[in-house]
Amino acid sequence: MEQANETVQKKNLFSAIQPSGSITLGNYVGALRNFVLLHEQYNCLFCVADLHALTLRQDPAALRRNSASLIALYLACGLDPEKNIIYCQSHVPEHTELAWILNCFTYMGELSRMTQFKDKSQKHADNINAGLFTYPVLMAADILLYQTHVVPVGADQKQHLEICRDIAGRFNGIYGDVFTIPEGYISKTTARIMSLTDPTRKMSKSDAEDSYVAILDAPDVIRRKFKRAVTDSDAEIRYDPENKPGVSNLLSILSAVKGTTPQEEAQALAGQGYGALKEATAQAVIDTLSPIQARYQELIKDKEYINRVLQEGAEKAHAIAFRTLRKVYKKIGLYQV
Ligand code: ATP
Ligand code: LTN
Repeated sequence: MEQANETVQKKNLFSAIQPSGSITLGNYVGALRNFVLLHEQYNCLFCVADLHALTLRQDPAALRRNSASLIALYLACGLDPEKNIIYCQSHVPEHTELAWILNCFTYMGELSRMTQFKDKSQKHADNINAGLFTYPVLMAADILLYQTHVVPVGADQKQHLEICRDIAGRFNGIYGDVFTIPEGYISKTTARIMSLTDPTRKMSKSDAEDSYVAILDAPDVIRRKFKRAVTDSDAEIRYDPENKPGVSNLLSILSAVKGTTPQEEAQALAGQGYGALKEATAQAVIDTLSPIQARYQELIKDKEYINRVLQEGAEKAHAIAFRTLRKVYKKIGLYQV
């Protein structure tokens, strides 16, 4: 029986992160850490969503640097390019090609309901571009090109996954089973790490620097940021996200990196002050990130290796994406020679 199981075809997993800034602890515990936990069980594609990053203004040099840095970080976290497909979205043209088709199967009404669009429009009122509006369609194309079964993401992406499922279902309803309908993989306690300066908002790499811990922050910077993290005034260490968002956020981070639960950490620290909670969290984060940072520093120096990973990744991704796109073109009646 066990042997039979081993021969069962692995399912497909796809996820991506935008190279829109320094990768944060939120990205790590909400997404990247799950990539590492899941990558052995699935056929995985891990993508650098550089086209999505363009929905906010990016400095060209910084975008290039952040893209190479994110690849090095994927590798430093333990994703093996021999076993997984690691690549840049802009290197595989099928993403934008399928996105156009899917645009024609997506309603303005459903896109206007997206909270990320509303949030980002508010934050960047001077640049409410069409790409920001159709962002979820490109994301659906990313996922659907690879007949993806599982998509590990943070809770903020749940709505985008729903619209992806709706678009795929709509398309399949008209043309037959073209796309696999994907499922989200969202951890319960770490799906939404909050900002250190405003624990009612999500930690985000495009916000002010003191609001997030970056995976590549030095230990003294990490300590300082946690020391300054907003808590509350009643001095009780208890996991209660509704009423104690700051303290609960620290407990979520602490337990995520230690592999425990926030409740267990609250119990272990009961009776102590917030200073102890902050120090314990900072130390546990430093212990987790240090080996990743050391591997990262080695990898980022080796541009040739990074470029090779990207080239091979793009070739492998293209071979799969091309098949799906051809099928889509055929089904919808685009004349093919
Ligand atoms: P930006 O601020 O540029 O929009 P971001 O920090 O939200 O970026 P993304 O690239 O949009 O990061 O997200 C990459 C992955 O990290 C996604 O799966 C997303 O759900 C997850 N993620 C982002 N922020 C958090 C967070 N605060 N807590 C948990 N997961 C998160
Ligand atoms: N929109 C995602 C990044 C992203 C993504 C994807 C995640 C782009 N394409 C496909 C999962 C699957 C975000 O985290 N903001």
